[in-house]
Amino acid sequence: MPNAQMDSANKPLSSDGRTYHVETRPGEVANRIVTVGDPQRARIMAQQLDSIVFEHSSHRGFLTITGLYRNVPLSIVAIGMGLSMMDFFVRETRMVVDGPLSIVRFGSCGSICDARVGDVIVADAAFGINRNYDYFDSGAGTPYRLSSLEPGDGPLTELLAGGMAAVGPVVRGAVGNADSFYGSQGRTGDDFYDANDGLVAWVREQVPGAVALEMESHMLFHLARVSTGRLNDRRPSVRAGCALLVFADRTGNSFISPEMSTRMVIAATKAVFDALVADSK
Ligand code: R1P
Ligand code: URA
Repeated sequence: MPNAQMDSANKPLSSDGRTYHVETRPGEVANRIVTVGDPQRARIMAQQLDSIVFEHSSHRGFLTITGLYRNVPLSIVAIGMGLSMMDFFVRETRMVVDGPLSIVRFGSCGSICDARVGDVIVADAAFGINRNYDYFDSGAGTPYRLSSLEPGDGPLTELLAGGMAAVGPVVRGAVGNADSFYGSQGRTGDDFYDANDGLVAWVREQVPGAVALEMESHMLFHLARVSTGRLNDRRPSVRAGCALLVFADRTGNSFISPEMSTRMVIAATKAVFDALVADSK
């Protein structure tokens, strides 16, 4: 792919029709997609597909696995971490899949509520937490900025919450999508000046329903809302939901073990797949 011929600067495609970063083309990605950060999580989940018909690892670190689950085509796409990776994934996938897209993010998060390590968070909405660079330059404004709430798709969120109840305690609320694992999630240290003492408490005060912090959900919900090409019932063409496992307990100060995280992913996979398959188009 790096040497491929690009057919335009606006939507670069290889000579065989693959998108520049995710490297998929029509026919390789299903309308129902689970997106995760970690490629290892994608491979563990893929073991619960009934069959696998396509698998591709791109030169930019995106892994796409497409198969059948209960006779329904379903893709799992591992995207790595952060807002830009979610943006690449959603936009480039939209370029190669016709018709409605249902996307569920199944990720990990830090809990800023009563949810403990191993519990499940289902995002009713997401909001951005972004570093305000001007504050660090001239002291203007506050060090971090919060965006307003962006809701997930209602029916998909209910399906996810219903299925996840069999996996463990489920907490619902708003998820803060930070632009860093460190500064804008309130992790402190001496190496950098981040002006983030008390950030978690400030976020909870500003956003009363805030329950967790992670790094992609708001971008996903935002792109779903602004997706064009409305369906007949006036829903947007991309609909999105998000379920997260609590890996870090930011109030109790503990972090999940690798064994427990694998166990939780295996236990939650069917609930995620079932929600996507039950979701009406
Ligand atoms: C940070 O460790 C990563 O974990 C979370 C964050 O959003 C960030 O991507 O999600 P994933 O486990 O899906 O990667
Ligand atoms: N992912 C995050 O972004 N933050 C956490 O604390 C845990 C997982």
